[in-house]
Amino acid sequence: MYTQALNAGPEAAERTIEDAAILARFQERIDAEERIEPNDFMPAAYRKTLIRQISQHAHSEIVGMLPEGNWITRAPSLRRKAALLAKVQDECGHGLYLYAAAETLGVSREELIDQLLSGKAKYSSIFNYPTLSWADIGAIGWLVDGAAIMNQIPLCRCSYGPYARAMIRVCKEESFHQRQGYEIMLALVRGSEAQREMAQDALNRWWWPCLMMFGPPDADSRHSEASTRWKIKRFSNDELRQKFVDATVPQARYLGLTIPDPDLRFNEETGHWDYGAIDWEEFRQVIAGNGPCNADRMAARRKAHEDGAWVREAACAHAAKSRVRAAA
Ligand code: FAQ
Repeated sequence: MYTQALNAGPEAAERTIEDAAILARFQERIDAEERIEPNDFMPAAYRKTLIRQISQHAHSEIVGMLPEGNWITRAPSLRRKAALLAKVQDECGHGLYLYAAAETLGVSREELIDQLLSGKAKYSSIFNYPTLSWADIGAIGWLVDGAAIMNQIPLCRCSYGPYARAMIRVCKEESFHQRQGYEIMLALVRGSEAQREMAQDALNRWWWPCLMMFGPPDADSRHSEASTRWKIKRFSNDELRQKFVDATVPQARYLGLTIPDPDLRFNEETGHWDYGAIDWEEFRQVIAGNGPCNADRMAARRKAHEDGAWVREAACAHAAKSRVRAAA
């Protein structure tokens, strides 16, 4: 780098050395566990990766409302309906905090929504699977929120302040969701034989997609090296996946349910549960848009956006009127 800059002349060389010093100072701040705030210097690549991750996370929360929202009208009791309504609203709230956190990096909400609706931005693979029975609502709370917590607790210590702070509240709410999901599963396994079978069937369908939520294996994770250096990620995809398996196996046993993995066994040497091979081709297909519900999810989001146009127009008109009144 320096030789190249020296060849370009002494001024360019000085600029390069200055830039390297600024980058080194930034990394020192990260290494010292200082929080990076919106107005602080940050390298363009750090900003870009944060916008990518935070916006994908926000989109996941918003799209994630759809599989469960599908069961609000069919919840088996008023109590279950109230809890599910509140959970789906919480997910919406998480999306909104996260869009706001992404906006502090200089990107507009409209741009982010356009990226989602045009199919340019990703959202979590897990939300492209259907919710076929009430037990799926229990399985989502228990497993999907359980996986989300495992991934998001370390994000409370992420180097970027607005993201880390948003995660604290999100994690508290996700913990509550996880417990209500587990409680639905408990009620089902203690119910009739048909209800127990429904719970087992939900576990059979959600288990492997939940393991995929943590992302590709470490060897294929293209963003991990930089994200770990910048302390955005504190654990690798495989480390978090293993933590999730270790925490969930005893919970499944307590429910009397069987995890659909014939290769699952406790490894006395490592103290962890070894699990079978994940179907990464299925994962690639789902994130490429070919999962069972990708088209439905995107159609639902586009319709919601079009149906909401009048609300956005009314809000803008109201804001403009308030500005005129304030200026008068
Ligand atoms: N689905 O290099 P890496 C929730 C993409 S919220 C789709 O390992 P990274 C709450 C990845 O983006 C669930 N795409 O990437 C809830 C990248 O593509 P790109 C969402 C995936 O960023 C509960 C490429 O693969 N949580 O559940 C997935 O270092 C119930 C290479 O991967 C978050 O977003 C996937 N599963 O690590 C809501 C948490 N995995 O961008 C409603 C924050 C990977 O180059 C109901 N995000 N990809 O085109 C993260 O921690 C990270 O972004 C990872 C991926 C761990 C997801």
